[in-house]
Amino acid sequence: MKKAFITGITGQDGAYLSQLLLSKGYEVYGLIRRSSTADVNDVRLRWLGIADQVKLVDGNLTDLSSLVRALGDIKPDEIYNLGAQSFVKSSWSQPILTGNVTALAVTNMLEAMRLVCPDARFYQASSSEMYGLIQEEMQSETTPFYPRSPYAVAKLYGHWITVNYRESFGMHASSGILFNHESPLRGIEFVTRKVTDSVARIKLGLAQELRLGNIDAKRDWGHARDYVKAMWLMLQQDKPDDYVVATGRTTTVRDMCRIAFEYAGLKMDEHLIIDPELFRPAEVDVLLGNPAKAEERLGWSAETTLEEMIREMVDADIKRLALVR
Ligand code: NDP
Ligand code: GDR
Repeated sequence: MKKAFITGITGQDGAYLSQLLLSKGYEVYGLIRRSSTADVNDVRLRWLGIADQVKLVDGNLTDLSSLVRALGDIKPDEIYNLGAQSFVKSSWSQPILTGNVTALAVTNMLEAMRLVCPDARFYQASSSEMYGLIQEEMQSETTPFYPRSPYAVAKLYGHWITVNYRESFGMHASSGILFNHESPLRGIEFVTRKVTDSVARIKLGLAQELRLGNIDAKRDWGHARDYVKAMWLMLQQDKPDDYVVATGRTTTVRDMCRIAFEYAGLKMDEHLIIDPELFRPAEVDVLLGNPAKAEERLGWSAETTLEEMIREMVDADIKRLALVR
């Protein structure tokens, strides 16, 4: 039985990846950081009905000793480094923490692996945010990077240190440059989930308005359930490499929002308010990924359309809110 170790197991991707790996017969371990709300921090794993099938290990990405101990005890075959301060907007208010967790801690993981299990395979969660100020209309593995937030700068460090350890020490370390991916398990602060949660509240008479920032921004949105398959596929290749994972379609925040309102039978213009407070100090105006390499070499492609995903998210939020009403 193969063993996988996942950092960020309590997050959106960690939950879906755990589900995928369990379905493939893996023994799944995950790093969990101590919190005062330990009774609810596995809520996503519970939502998927897998909380009792994964083994959680106490530690923190910023504490190298905890990582060495965890890897030494588990001796995993595959390591997925998904843990991060992942909210772009918070990276301006917490730039140093973002640097410590999203950038430097990648070296902690790679060092722990080099010391304890150098023959394991490593996945780094890189991001389309690294492209930032766009240099090419469709972004691929060879498009130059121009990060536009402390988060993106931190991810760029994580990306290149992964490439460097692969080239320096021959480690099986791959980076997935994933474009935005969402689901009913998406954190409420991210725009898709903020929209579907608000649409559900308005539909149920619990709220009247939705406040957003820059609705002209364009993103290439896919479903997290599809994207974790690409992570796993990368680690099944003989050679480590970097891959863009995207749908190849871009949509404005405005149009994504309209899809959600229309599905619920509501008029967006009656509820949407633009709030200048929600604009970012620097914006990534448009992202559009070219997934050709992942399609050709991994045999991967996005399976869920934006419309299907938004409908699933609205339905899930209505169900969730109806339960707590
Ligand atoms: P989430 O924000 O949902 O999850 C982040 C995870 O990181 C949580 O489990 C969180 O734990 C954990 N974490 C944060 N800080 C620490 C720490 N100091 N020590 C240990 N664990 C920590 O992110 P997603 O699941 O959406 O994304 C997964 C990864 O992929 C992230 O690295 C993200 O930056 C990257 N990414 C995401 C994309 C997306 O569209 N979703 C696109 C491209 C890249 P806790 O539950 O305790 O907060
Ligand atoms: P992003 O996701 O920054 O792309 O990072 P987010 O959903 O936060 O923003 C997408 C776009 O929507 C605009 N926007 C708003 N965003 C939020 N959160 N709230 C609002 O009210 C709002 N109004 C407009 C933003 O300005 C932006 O242009 C996500 C994260 O998952 C990262 O970790 C990951 O690396 C990238 O996707 C790829």
